[in-house]
Amino acid sequence: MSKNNAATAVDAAAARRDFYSRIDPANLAPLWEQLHNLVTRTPASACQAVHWPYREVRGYLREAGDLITAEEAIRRVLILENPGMRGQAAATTSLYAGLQLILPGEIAPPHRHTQSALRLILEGEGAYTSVEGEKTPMKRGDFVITPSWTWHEHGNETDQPMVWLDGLDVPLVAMLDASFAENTGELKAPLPQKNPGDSRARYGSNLLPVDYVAPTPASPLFSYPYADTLAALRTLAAGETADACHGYKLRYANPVTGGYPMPTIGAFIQLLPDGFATAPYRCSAGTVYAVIDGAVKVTLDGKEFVAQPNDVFVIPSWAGHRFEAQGETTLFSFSDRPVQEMLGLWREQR
Ligand code: 1HN
Repeated sequence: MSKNNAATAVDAAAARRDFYSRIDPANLAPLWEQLHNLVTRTPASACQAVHWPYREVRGYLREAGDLITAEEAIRRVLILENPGMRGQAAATTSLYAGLQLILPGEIAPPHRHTQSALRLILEGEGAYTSVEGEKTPMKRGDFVITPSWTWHEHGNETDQPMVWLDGLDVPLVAMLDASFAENTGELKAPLPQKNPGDSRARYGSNLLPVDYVAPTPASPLFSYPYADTLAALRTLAAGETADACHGYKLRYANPVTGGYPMPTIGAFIQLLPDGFATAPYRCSAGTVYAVIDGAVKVTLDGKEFVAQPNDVFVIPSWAGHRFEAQGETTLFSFSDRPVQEMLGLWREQR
């Protein structure tokens, strides 16, 4: 560049900066300064890979149990905050995760909201979540859903604490400005009550009510017991070779539509035989994982950690990773894959 051209470039840059500062008060900005950040060749996520060891979080949950009652807290939960998105109640860009504790004798009062929720039970047996007036007993490994706008409350009538992983589409619903919520205090009539086992009888027995027309895209079956899930996985493992990237992996399904249990959150379960090492894999859905049984060495971005039972970890969108099982391992996971699929966005690389 000649001296003259360099001077012209400096003048042009100064003129542009002057222009930007003059349009700024009019709520205007130049796209050409941001285009490369907005339209990236591959996902450029603020979401980071992160691992929450259960023994550490469990200690803090115990402290929370001494500090506040479930009733006062409404929900006694420690939010699992992604270190790349602190203060946003986000584990991934679109999804929230937390660990909830309910002590013997406690009740977490009924409410409903447009956010969809799932639970994976980590500790305890016999406490319940009531969904639309139906009490669902919970046990370690069970997967329980409370779809958008369903009334739900939790109670622990046992003598042991109960802990579960909550997953919600809180950041997604916030992004869409579509949060609505109600408490029973605003209701004129009491909530309808159903018999325990009602939804399993109607929708979870390879049967459906005659003339049934699904009122929403969410599953009317609220509970997917781990005993059934594990039996299914072990039957697959006994009969065929494992997928190189996934081991034996199934997705939880809405028995009415065959689709995902809830339209905004997909949930998955996979079994990795002892010593099984997966081939590198990545997909565009940032995913929250929890170890149910066994342990897994996770390798990604040159980092390595071993996740033990009840540990939770996050794999961000498009982060290539590998798993290596230490003992027969079952991994639960959830992501926004259904949303991406509906929008034609979901991608994977094996
Ligand atoms: C919620 O309703 C529950 O019902 C748990 O157990 C966690 C996080 C954000 C918003 C609502 C529950 C939640 C939540």
